[in-house]
Amino acid sequence: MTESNEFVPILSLNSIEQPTLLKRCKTLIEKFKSLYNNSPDFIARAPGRVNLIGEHIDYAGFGVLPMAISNDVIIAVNFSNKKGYTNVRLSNIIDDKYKQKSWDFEGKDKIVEIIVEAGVSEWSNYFKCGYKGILRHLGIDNPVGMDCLVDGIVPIGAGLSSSSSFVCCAALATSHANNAKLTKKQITEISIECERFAGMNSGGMDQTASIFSQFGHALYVEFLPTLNATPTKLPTTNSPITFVVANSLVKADKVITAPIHYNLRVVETKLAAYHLGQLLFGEGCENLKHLCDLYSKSTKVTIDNLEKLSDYVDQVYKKNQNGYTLEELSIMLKLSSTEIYDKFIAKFPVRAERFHLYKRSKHVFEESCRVLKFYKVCTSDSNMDDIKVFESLGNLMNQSHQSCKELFDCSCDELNDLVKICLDGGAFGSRLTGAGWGGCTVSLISEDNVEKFIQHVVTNYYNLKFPSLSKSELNDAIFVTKPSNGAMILKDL
Ligand code: NG1
Ligand code: MG
Repeated sequence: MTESNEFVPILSLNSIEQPTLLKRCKTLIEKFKSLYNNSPDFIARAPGRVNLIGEHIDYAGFGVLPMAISNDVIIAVNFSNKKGYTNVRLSNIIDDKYKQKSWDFEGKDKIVEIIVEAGVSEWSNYFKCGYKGILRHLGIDNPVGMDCLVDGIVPIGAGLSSSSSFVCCAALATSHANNAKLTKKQITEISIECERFAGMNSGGMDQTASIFSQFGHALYVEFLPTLNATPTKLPTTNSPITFVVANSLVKADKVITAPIHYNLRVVETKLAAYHLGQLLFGEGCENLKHLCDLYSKSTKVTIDNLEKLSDYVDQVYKKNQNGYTLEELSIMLKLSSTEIYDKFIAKFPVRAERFHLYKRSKHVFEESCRVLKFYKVCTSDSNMDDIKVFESLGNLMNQSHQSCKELFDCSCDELNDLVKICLDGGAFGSRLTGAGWGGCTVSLISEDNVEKFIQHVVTNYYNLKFPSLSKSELNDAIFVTKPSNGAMILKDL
């Protein structure tokens, strides 16, 4: 259970045992000194995540099961309490690609402008999201000045949550510099909300995984009635369960494609929630925002009642699997097109001719059901044979991929090829992870088969499609992930 008074750990840099993280921190500190002629006061760290199961259901309010990866964002910060000095300077160690930015606090109402231009992604926006979110939440009107240097190693556009790790890290850095005592839950909730400034109407899986994860554990995250994160051990088997991430190397720039992909999916699930709410509970269910709101506060989400909802979706929508036009929706929902626009679309614009209520809501209920089944295998102490454990978790992951492909339309040819190759290479389960439309797959392997598995994928995917990859690019593209620590502040630099 989430303790509501738990804080992000503040650790001494010397206590860090991971050699690569320690080395990166030391390099960051040296670079900081030569860049700003000053030493950093602390380093904030927040990791990316791989989602094991539960795709595109967080924004519908249902539980998911990600785990933090060791790839992370670290930000070295020097803050200044000098009166009236509220300037922020933000630099990246890759300074030719990510140019230095600086801005001044513009007063409590404005804080800082986040410019989201159609078709352009600006690296500093994610920092500004976290910065703005914290200052707004705290109502601060004289923030400290900050010099910051960023080193991020979560692959971008890969479905491993590079954006949220950056937002969470910026929120953490800003709150620590301004001496705010915010709990993990507060930092997470602020990060979830403020990442939406960047243009995606996202759920809260990534930020929760980044802040709450614990070493050696996956994280079962529930959102309703309130955010709750439960560290969860994977079942013990003779040859341990291992997850391998493989990047399709198709980059998905989700902010740019949001109007036809991510944000559109969010709208479709919300339209279904509103409509199913009317059918099940009568008109006047304007408050149903998420499919999970179909549950009353006192009803637990169970495998059984999810299956019933999934059957109900068949009854209501199956005859019309090709979706509905805005005009058709207007009749179904008893709302004018303008009302539909204002209620569901205005904040995060989308473009579509037809809205797919059947496919999206069917996926959401079935996928939520798979998360519960996966969680059950992890937490029940039945003495299942190893092979059964691998097969049952693997099958759930395979079904998840199939559903992302067929019902949620968030896969792509390369991801489907890669999943197939991973299964041929001995994975018990393989699926796209994260938002999809490119990015990574995650595969479930028994540890003693990892080397052979990776070789198989390299031969059949990377060597054929990307023959010119260097050894180090290959190591970045396909790697074993162990459940890593969540966010932290490092001091005593
Ligand atoms: P990625 O793949 O990191 O963009 C996105 C959302 C999640 C979740 C997944 C799909 C953001 C920041 N994250 O993750 O909330 O909805 O897609 O399961 O938009
Ligand atoms: Mg200072």
